[in-house]
Amino acid sequence: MYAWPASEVPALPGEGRDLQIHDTATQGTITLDPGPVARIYVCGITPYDATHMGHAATYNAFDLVQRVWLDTKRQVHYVQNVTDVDDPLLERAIRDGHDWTELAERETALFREDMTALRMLPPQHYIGAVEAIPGIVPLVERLRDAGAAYELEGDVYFSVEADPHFGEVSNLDAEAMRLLSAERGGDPDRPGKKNPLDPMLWMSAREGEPSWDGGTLGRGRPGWHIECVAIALDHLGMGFDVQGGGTDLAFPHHEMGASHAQALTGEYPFAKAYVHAGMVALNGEKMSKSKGNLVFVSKLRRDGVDPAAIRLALLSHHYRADWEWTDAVLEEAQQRLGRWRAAVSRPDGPSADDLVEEIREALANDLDAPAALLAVDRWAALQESDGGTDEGAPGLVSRAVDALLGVAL
Ligand code: 5CA
Ligand code: ZN
Repeated sequence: MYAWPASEVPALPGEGRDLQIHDTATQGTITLDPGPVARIYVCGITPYDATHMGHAATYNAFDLVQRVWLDTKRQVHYVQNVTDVDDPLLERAIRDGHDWTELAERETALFREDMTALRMLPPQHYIGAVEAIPGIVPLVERLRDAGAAYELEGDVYFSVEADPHFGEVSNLDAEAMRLLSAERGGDPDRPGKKNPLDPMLWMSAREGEPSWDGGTLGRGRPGWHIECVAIALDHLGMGFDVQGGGTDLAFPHHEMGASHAQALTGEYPFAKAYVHAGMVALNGEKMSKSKGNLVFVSKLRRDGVDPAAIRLALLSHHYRADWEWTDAVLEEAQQRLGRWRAAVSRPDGPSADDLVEEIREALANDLDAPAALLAVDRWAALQESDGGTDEGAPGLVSRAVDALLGVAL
């Protein structure tokens, strides 16, 4: 699939800083040490509805990761998937009487527009589950042939016992895993499974559902976790720097993905850091397509809201926090954008050298975007009260806010 156009990332004077980030697996902050090419995989959308503020907040977090890396003069190799065939997508298409491929294409197109408007950097490889199927089939065959997967009434399951490191991503106890598995696409109560947690790798063709040639697996469609594993291994390989998504992906998705990959390759780890963004809520409940309590990026854009204000609203919350979307959050972001734009529109101002360092320091410290915003607020306040004579300052602030925060002033 094609992704979306990249907005330019201005180069900044001085040196970028190495990123320290919270890793779910080790439950602590680690300093990432990527090579000259940093590798990141971020789980993409299941395109059955438009991009809501929760999705946007999560993609914003991983956009910041890349901006910090780019500031250290590294290249970034970024891969993202689109889960363009899965149960919720098929169910929604049937509910609304749409063709599932058209639904997926339409919502993916809208996602691209939203990401472009929000100045999220595009992945180099944007891969749909459907296009990944020819690569998924041999992986499932290999797992089966190695004894890490087994057949149950034509479906193929992964055996979680095949990976000695199973459980090390999410650090949950067996009961919590079982509950979350049932909630998030698993089938712990299906009779005949070796372990209730075992996830499906390949689902045999069901009446009225799309299916593909699965070689020795028979016709069917892929499970969810193996989709991301196949795409990540194909384009990044083992031991990439960051696997990203919202906290709701830690288990089972990222746990199972890591185990699939580790069982397949015999190598460890799948990703060096598992990074998870908090959940955005609306009216007290997690914003989710299945619940329908949504604020869409595209709706706000249609209503004339500046995408830069949407982005500032996202940045005003720490990525690991769970937070609530309200009109006041957006209102505050719009006012902030107005103040910042006024401050950089003057020909000169207070020196911004320290500000650039403050933004860098804040982001390097587990992506503390709210602290970065406060630093820019202080510069803008100084500009408003005292002004300054540094002719390069407003331009430097604009470039820094664009390069490091993805906000065009
Ligand atoms: N296609 C899979 C990943 S392979 C999927 O989870 N798709 S999704 O459309 O449901 O979610 C896309 C991303 O948005 C995931 O990282 C998910 O964790 C994140 N996300 C979903 N809802 C919220 C929310 N309310 N707040 C923050 N992030 C969210
Ligand atoms: Zn995924």
